[in-house]
Amino acid sequence: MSQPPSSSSPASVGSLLASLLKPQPSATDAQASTVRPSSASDGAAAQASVAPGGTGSAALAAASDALPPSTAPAIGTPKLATNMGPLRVVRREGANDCAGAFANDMHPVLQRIYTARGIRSASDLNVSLDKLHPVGTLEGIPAAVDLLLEHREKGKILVVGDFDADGATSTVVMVRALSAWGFASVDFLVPNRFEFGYGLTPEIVTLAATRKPTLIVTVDNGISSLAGVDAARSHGIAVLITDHHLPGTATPAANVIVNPNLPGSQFASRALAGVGVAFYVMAAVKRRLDELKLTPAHAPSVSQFLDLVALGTVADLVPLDGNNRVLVSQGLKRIRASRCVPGISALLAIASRAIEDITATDLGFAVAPRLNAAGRIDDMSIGIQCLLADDPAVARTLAERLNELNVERRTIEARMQTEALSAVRQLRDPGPRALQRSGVCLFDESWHQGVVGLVASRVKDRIRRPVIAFALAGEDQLRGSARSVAGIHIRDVLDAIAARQPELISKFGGHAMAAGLTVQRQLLDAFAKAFDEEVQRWAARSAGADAVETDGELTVQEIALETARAIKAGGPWGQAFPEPCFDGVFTIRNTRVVGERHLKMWVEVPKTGRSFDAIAFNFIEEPESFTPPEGAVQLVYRLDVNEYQGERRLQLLVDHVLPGPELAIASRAV
Ligand SMILES: [Mn+2]
Repeated sequence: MSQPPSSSSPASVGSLLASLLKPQPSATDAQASTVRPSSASDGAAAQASVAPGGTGSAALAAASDALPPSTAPAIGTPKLATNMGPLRVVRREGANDCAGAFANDMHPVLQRIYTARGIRSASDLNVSLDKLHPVGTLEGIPAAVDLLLEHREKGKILVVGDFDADGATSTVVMVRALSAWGFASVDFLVPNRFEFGYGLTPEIVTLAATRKPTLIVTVDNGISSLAGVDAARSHGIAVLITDHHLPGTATPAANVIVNPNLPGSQFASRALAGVGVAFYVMAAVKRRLDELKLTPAHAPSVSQFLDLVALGTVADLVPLDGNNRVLVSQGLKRIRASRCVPGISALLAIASRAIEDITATDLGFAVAPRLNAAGRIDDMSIGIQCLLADDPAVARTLAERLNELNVERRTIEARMQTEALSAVRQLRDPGPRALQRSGVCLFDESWHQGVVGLVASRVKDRIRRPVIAFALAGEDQLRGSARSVAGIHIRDVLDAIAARQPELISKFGGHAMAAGLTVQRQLLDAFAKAFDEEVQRWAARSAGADAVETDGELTVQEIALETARAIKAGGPWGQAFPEPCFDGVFTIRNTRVVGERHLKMWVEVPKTGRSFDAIAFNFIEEPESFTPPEGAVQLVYRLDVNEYQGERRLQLLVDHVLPGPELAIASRAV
């Protein structure tokens, strides 16, 4: 049930931006210009957004899918006249006393990198399972176990998930574990985002009630579902909420809530993903079953589910703190040994990843997008069924379907991105007041709800300011997806707007870097103005968005395959534990465009005569007008092991190409 959006009218984005960027004499004027279809004065926007040919975009998408997207290059792209300064390199700095903290045989570059990430000793790097914060220290767990056991023999348990990868893996962990451990009846339900939206809504409870559950368990959602929990209780259904999202001012009247982000929680990590919370609850259930001698013979241990925990944790972009690094490392170890659900193997195979070699990045960029495509385009049940399948042939068929949905998602996304970026280009000449816009809202009637998050994310990368992209959600409502930059907590921004002007936002929720919200269509302009003002308040207190953090320079000897290998083995890298990247001055010796948008380079370290193979993926946004960079540049790059014709070679993955060597480099102490 895919919903390709109707033919596009990019000019309406342009007109909204134009309206946002004009000094707004009155709300009525602004409103009129927002909802108006394209007009003659918006012609520039319409022309500017013509996509560069439909051919080859699927192939390009397939190629780019295999790689983490690089953020906007500073050279070779259309200039945006905005109030942002040039991109600055900021070097992470470690403490000076790291000597002797690590084993002598650890690669010195890796020692520097760990130190810069706050690792102070070898024991901080210990990722064995006994390093996990104890299960019993997460509040609510004993009561959750009591409640689950009450429904073990005669009850019917219904797991209600969420439509993203974290929600899907959480659901699968619960369903697989409880079923394997002798719970009589365990089923799941995942809201279709187009029909029900997010969370345990009263509508989803009505649907759930038709299955006559005795207990509803929410995973990766529920903490803001006050009305839904009341509805379930009034049906006589008990409710266990397991969630990791930040609660609002009131919490639902559930029987039990497990959430490390409840106020007053003493649990030592607030970074657990939804699947991490589900895992903790299941670990406690298993322990209790063992104590009561109720565990069936040959039942799996809880660690069997770590493959799913690793996937959900990486996909949800929660910080990889020590506790999450244990969960992800252990899960990766199992997957590399092929001890994972057939669905994960099938998704890795379809993405051409060698299972014995996979990293957290592969989970994030090869597996998670295919799963998420189900929730974005169709129905997450397909993703859940894929991960629930025990028959490899069934898993493969479902993985193929997920792959098709992902191709479709990329096609829609590519078109929306072209429109959104063309709208952003209109920022070029908006008059002096417009340059003051700090938070940007984008809306186009043709946009598909499932992909506005991706649009917001890409545009945010381009303009380095918080962006909300809106799609229609019914007659007169808009659903928006917000993406933020370092230093601006987007949920708190929305919270502040809701406190000041409660009528502006119907619903919202989210994290520091991403949020979702619903607004009335006729209030969009008022909201956009309030959003801009609130972001301005925050921006005045932060200066992070124009900085790109690196781990400093490498010597020419350190730019080596051996270093790349040490870094690869030193992970998992991810959110809040960033994959190492470096900066340095290079002379570009040769360039070649591959796959239309990627730039291959041969770069030399000045005065050494040493040259390296380098590639910048998705570097070229407008092939027609592209001029390759030349001469001396500053590169921000990562080291990659590139396997080509059976041979492993070093390759620099270039994230940014910045002008010449004279840039000032700031330092930041940890
Ligand atoms: Mn989550």
